[in-house]
Formats: sequence, structure tokens, C-alpha cells
Amino acid sequence: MDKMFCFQCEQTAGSKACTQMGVCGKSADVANLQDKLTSSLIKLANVANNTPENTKILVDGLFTTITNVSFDLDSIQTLVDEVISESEQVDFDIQTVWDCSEDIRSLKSLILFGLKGVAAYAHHARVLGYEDASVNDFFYEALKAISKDLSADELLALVLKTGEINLKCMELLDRANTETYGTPAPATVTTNIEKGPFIVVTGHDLKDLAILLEQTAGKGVNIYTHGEMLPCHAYPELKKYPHLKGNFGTAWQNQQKEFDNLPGAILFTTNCIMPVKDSYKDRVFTTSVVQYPGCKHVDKDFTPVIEKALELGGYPEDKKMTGINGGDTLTVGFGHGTVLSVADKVIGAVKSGDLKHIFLVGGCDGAKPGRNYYTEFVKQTPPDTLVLTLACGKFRFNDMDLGDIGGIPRLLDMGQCNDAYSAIKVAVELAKAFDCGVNDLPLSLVLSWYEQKAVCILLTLLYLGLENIRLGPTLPAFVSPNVLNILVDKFKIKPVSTPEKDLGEILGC
Ligand code: FSO
Ligand code: SF4
Repeated sequence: MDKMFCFQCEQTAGSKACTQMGVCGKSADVANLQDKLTSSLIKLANVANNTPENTKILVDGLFTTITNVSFDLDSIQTLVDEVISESEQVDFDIQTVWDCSEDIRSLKSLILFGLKGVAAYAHHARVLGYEDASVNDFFYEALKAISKDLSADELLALVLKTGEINLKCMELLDRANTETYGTPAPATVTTNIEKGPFIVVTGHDLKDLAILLEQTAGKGVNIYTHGEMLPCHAYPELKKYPHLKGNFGTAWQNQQKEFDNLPGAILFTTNCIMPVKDSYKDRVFTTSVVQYPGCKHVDKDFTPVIEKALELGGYPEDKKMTGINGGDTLTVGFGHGTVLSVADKVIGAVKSGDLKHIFLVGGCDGAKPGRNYYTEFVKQTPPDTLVLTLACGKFRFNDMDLGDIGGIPRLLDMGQCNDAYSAIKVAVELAKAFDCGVNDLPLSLVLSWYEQKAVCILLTLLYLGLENIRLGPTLPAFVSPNVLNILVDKFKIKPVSTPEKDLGEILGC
């Protein structure tokens, strides 16, 4: 008998659905309580006025249900209790969506999962004081729509509107980050760890890192980024702290191995947290929406994290560490500000034939086999091509030296998944410069997905009309065959095959 139903991420059981427990480690109890929270949020959106308090409840509630954000029954129950009194007058259960016909379920899932991603971006922007009325309105509109009896065409229009609103939300977050912490500039980041006490910060939240850097200044505790926090080294207002030393480890799915008996404290600011092992549970701290049972939750006073780092003491000697391919430096800081500042060079190189093609190899990493495709793809890109990258999938190749084209590095790290806006802006500006459509540029998108932020980015790319996106390592289980046919017909979206075949097709050789 099924104990739960969840099919929102790429690692879902049997590529169909997790029904006994989550492959991510989520128990059936947590999954069912998250469903209850989702139902309550949808009910709330039906009755509540659009107020800052209600919007915060919707945004943080949705963010909490994203993969690898919260495994903690008590804190999810607190959120449910917060919502329930107002929403009781409406009768709705998300189970009715899971029980719908395959195509309606698929379209409503695209809206709901995409909306969770938008909620994550809206949360990061809001903590920096940035909001957008049309983004806030859409949380109510889309959640209401999920509870309504709508046709496939009506839902398809809302799927694309989710992409449109996400574009606005990503632009808002880009503005929030750059106006608060400066325009990212190229920086070289070491993978080595200095001796002495240290804290590893993971997740995606720039403000949490800024607060921690401030609170640790002059305390003899070094700070290292992990995973999606790596791009923080490019922001002038974060980079200015001399104790922000480097980057520890690789992408999220390696954390259980990398954090095993780590002599430092670890702060999780957002996804992706995995089940926390006993060998490092005492040194893991969570903040904001992220929660794990048995790990201390801290709310912007990071004293317990600092005390734990001092108690653990760090490595007795400097420790040499490398990325997956043996490199010990990573280069960051190629957001739209930097790339567009050398747009003339890029355009000149395309016109002279020195630069034949640009690939965007971006998206999430993950634990399932098949993701080596992305390493091999990047390794095999010809020397007269550029590779733009973003999000945590890049740890498979970001320590490789691919050389340069006329002084422009061939591998350009544009930032977090949260910075996908940068890639879109560069593509749009290049299309303007070449006086053509984005689909006519010598540009190909080779994307990897894992959780729901990747879903809303994909919807934005479809809203913008981008064609021929290659998506892997597997297609989402919640996309039904008919919905997939629409995506293939309309947008020529295709699954990744092999690096050799895909490169051959893209480059016409
Ligand atoms: Fe990765 Fe996790 Fe950033 Fe995701 S760390 S998988 S798409 O949360 O958000 O890229
Ligand atoms: Fe399964 Fe992914 Fe849902 Fe976790 S988030 S229960 S792995 S589908």
C-alpha cells in the first residue's frame, strides 16, 4: 500500500514517484505533512487578501516543500498551524491533483513545482528588501488555479505565465543581490583549507553569509563557501572580508562524504540538505526555511556556530584539497555585468570566426548515474567554443583549465542557479547586437535538472521561446506523454543523448 506520493524531483523512485519513502530521505510522515501544508496554502490563497504577511506565509511555505529543504515534522507542523485557521472555510486537498487525469495532473504539477522555485527566488529577494507586486499577485493567482477545474489550454497558458513571472522574479533577485553586494567581478577561489577554526556555509543565501562574515570578523574563524555559495566570492561587499578564504568541497550530493568528521562547523542557509549523519550532526546548524531534526536551528545570531567552530579547532595544518578533476582553483564572477563588459570582444571573435559556438552547460548536480554526461560534454567542446555555466552541476568540470579565446576564458561561471537571469540577459543582448532572434545565435543550451528551481527556470526559457534545449539526465516524471509532445512540437525540447552525438548535431559535424 502506498504511504505517500511525491514525484517533484529528478531522483524520484523508479522515475515514477516515491510512494513508500523519499529517495531524498524524506519520510512518508514528512511528505504527507508537506502535502497538508501545500493544501492549506492553496486554501489560504483562495480566501486571503494579498497582504505582506499572507504573501510571506505562501512564499516561505512553498519554499519549505522544495526538495532537500526541510525534513523536520515539528517546524512544518508550525507552518501548517499558522495557515490553517484562515483557510479552514475552503475544502481542498492536493490529493485531488495527484488523482486527476494524467495530463491535467502534469500541467498542474508544472505550475505548482515551478511556483515553488519562484518562491525560493522571491524569498531570497525579500530578505534583502526587494519585492515585486506582480510576482506577489501571481502566488495567489496560480495557487487558486491549482484548486480550480480548468481546461488543458487554460493550464498551459498558466504554465507559461509561471515562466514569465519567474523571469521578473529572477530579475528582481539579480537587482537585490547586485545593489546590495555589488556587481560580481572575476575572482580566483582556492579549494585549499588553512589550519585553524573554520565554518563552511552552504545553500544559496547571500545575506546569511554577509551576517556571518560580520559576526566572525576578528574572531580567528575562517569562512569557506560550499556548493552554490561559491559564487559569493565574486561580490565586492562579501569578498572584502579577508577571512572569507576559499571554497570547501563540491556539489550537494557529495556532502555526506565530505562533511564526515569535518573539524569545522557547517551552516545550511537553504537547499540542498541531505539526511545528516551522526559523524557530523553535532556541527550542523540550519537557518531560515531549512530544518533537520536534531540539528540546531539558529536565527541570525550565529554565536553557537562560531563557538562550535572554535571548539572543533579546524585542521592542525593547512590542508591541500582539489576539485573533482584535480584542480585547486576555481574562477567565478562572470555574471552579465562582466560578460557584457567584454561583449565587443565576444562579438568580434564570432565575426572573425575565432569563436564558433557558445554552450550554456548549466543546472543542478545530483546523485543518480548519468550525470557524467556533462563532464564529458564540456571536456569534448572544441577549443574555438565558449562554455557558460551556472548552478551546482558545474562542480563536475569547474576545476578544469579549458584555456582562453583571445583573453576570454573558455569556461565562464555565471553564478548560482539563482543567477540564471544572467545567462538570459547575455543571450538577449547578444541577439540584439547580431540583430537576430535568440534561437538564431550560435548558442546551445544543455541543461541538467534536479529540483523545483530548475523547473521554473525551464518554464522561463520556454516562455521566452527558446528552442532546442537539451535536458537531462532524465525527463521529469510529472511531464505526461501528451504534455511532452506539446513541449517537443512547440519548443523542440529534447533529452540529452551522448556527448558525442549531441555535440555532433549541434555543431553539424
Ligand atoms: Fe543545486 Fe540544490 Fe542551486 Fe538546486 S544546490 S540543486 S536547482 O538546490 O538550487 O543548483
Ligand atoms: Fe522522492 Fe524527490 Fe519527492 Fe524526495 S523530493 S520524495 S526524492 S520525488
